[in-house]
Amino acid sequence: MGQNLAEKIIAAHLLSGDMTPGSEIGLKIDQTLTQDATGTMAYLEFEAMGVPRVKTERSVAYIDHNTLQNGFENADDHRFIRTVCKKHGVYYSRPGNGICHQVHLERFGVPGKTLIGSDSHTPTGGGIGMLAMGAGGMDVAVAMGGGAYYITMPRVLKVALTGRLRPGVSAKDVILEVLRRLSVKGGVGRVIEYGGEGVATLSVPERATITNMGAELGATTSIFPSDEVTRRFLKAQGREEDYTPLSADPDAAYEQTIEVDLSSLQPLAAMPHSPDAVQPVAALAGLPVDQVCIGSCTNSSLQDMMKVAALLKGKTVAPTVSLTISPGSRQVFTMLALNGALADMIAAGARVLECACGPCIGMGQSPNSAGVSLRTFNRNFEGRSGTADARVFLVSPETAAASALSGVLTDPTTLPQGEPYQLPERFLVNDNMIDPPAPVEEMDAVEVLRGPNIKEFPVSHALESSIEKPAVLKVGDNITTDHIMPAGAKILPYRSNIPYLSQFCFGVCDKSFPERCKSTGGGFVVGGENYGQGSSREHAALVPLYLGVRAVIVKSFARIHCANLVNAGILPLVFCDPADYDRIDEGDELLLEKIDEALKTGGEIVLQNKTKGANIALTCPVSQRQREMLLAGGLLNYTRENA
Ligand code: MIC
Ligand code: SF4
Repeated sequence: MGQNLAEKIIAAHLLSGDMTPGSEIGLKIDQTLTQDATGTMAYLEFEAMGVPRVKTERSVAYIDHNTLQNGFENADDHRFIRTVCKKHGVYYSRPGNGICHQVHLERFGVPGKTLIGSDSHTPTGGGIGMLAMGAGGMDVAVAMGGGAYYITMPRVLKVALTGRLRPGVSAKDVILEVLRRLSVKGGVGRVIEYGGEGVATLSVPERATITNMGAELGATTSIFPSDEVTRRFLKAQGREEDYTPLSADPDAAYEQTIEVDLSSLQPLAAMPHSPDAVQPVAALAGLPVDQVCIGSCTNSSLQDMMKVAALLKGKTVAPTVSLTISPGSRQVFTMLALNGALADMIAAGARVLECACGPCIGMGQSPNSAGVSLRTFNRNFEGRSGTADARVFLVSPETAAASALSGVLTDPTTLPQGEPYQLPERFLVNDNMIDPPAPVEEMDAVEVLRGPNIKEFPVSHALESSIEKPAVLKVGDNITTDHIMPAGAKILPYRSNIPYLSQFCFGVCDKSFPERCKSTGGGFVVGGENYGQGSSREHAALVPLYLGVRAVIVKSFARIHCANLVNAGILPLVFCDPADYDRIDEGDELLLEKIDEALKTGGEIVLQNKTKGANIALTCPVSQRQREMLLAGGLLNYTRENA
């Protein structure tokens, strides 16, 4: 039997384990990336490991999230990242150079390589045929130090693409359709592999839009073959030598295959507050719009921007709409400036922002009260925009631009269509904003500069034998990391200051949570399905750790967050019978006895609800290696013990 694409790359990087779906495998990691909001912590952790120079083929640090600098904090963190990278062998993409995933695709992505990044949208690299995964900062630090990255061997689902997109329908509509069918938990434990004759009709940036937002399926990653289209893209980036053809064997097996006929797709929108609440734009047409934001790592390529500029050219943004545009990289930005498209955007009334994450992570541009905001981004979680009652819809660049002009949600296929856009033969290549690391002989002389915003990260301790604590919080299904540890302009600058961040933990669900934790000395968090979906931010584990959370008991976990809990030394536990969720209320006194023994022997875990007089069976859904990590009190302690 032949291999699918994911299996081929995994087999070529397998360091431990066997490739049976569901079992743990260790992978050799060729490349890493970090961004600034998770990077500060990742480099502090890397320093704590004591490895002098990164051992990967390529490690890159990007500054793209925290670029608002309305205080010294961000600038200090940028300086820390710049100097720590210089010293330890990491390339540094300076602020203003663009969004990590867009720049990495343009300048560093290599088909067939493995990439992990401390950002959940790292699977963008799947658009160029990489096995690219989001991970917690500590896992990225370990990979930089030459250690393996561990995942559960995924099942592989094939999306067979047929046909060709109609004018006005775009790659965003493809991933919205997949989300509509599979839901935000449909990808858990899976790699989503694209194939079929429709693949050849999609450019690399279009493929990258699809793999980027595959993160919203909860998938381990998503991947496209590397073919002639990939070769042309790499050639246009002046990197043809990085090309290798890669595809699944003709007789490869898949867990499941679903078909998406590109020709029959129509423009789609994800409604508030979930990326899988998908409806046809036609069905929502006419909804008045207050704001339109175009950009983010999902839709900020030159191709996206050129389509937007063509729609805006010679027209004016509706008086009731505020339109922002953030190009994805300096390459895109410069090319738009040179070819005149930027002038068309500005003339139409667009508010052009720097090439960074910006409004996507709530760094400015919060909508008006109860405002309707159309965004070409990948997440519309509650509160993420910075306006608690805003209604955020996720749409394609074409739908966004058409609606910005009309002032109401508009199906772009109803407008006259121009010529299809062709990617240029040559992109404008200028890597002068990528600062290389110091040569080996000079690295010792580099001084790492730290500002006062950088505080110690919380230490975890070896697991206690029994834990008796209250349920300090009970939440429902699909809790995101934006619920657990919100971001946005007011909070994001403190990503290297866990004590400060702790005041905002679970603020979207219950503002009194941090105070309650202080009065009880922490306790248990109880949740529903798909707990911890969304971001890779390890702060969603480190902050609860700081507040004394010992265990999180849920119906099911999202992949990266579960790994982050283990790394932090917090017990992830799952109800054997999901109905037992109803047998715990907030405030109940809970007891786990001899939990260390149960972890060692793999025996059953019984939680006693002392308030209700009930016994509840739980499992700990982790590998043997992770059990040892939990016993040691997290990844850093475990690494120290095993060093
Ligand atoms: C996001 O889109 O939520 C982020 C901000 O990029 C996060 C990383 C972070 O929280 O810093 C992600 O997706 O991992
Ligand atoms: Fe940045 Fe938004 Fe992409 Fe996250 S999803 S990396 S915040 S642009």
